[in-house]
Amino acid sequence: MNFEKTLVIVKPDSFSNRNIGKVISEFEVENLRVIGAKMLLLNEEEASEFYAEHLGKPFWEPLLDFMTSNPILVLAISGENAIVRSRQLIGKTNPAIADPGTIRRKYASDNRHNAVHGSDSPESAKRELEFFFPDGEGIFSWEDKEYFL
Ligand code: 3AN
Repeated sequence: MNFEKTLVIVKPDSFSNRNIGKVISEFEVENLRVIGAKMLLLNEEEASEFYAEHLGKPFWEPLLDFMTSNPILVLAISGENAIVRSRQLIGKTNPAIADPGTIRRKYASDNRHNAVHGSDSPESAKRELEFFFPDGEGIFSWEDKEYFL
């Protein structure tokens, strides 16, 4: 068993489109559990720091504008192979070429307004969880106590 935690962001377009519940369900039905959740509005500085690896790319400014345009829901998700399985459920960046059945294929509009973010590696999961849940504050892990049984 390889239990992992990963960071998922339910993006602003999911709020506009009233899809947040449906997006969360996609993880839950696959036995990927929500062990932390925060709704917040990112400011420009926070969004820049979170997406620092994309600085200088053509989509940088519009990405920041979009990610600060509406609240987001940040989720700590846990389960077996949670990182790679979450990415599979989410699908490709561009919903037009995302596999049928993936979250982005179902709920995303284009490669910016693409419903959801998921950490892409163990290193980014660690960094991104720490970004939104510093020192694990707000994460209810059954590694610490037997929650969610
Ligand atoms: P993913 O979220 O699929 O891992 P990344 O990490 O390459 O994609 O890009 C981060 C975010 O930047 C994407 N989720 C999307 O919102 C935005 N983005 C990436 N590529 C493009 C693009 N070609 N045009 C517009 N936005 C993009």
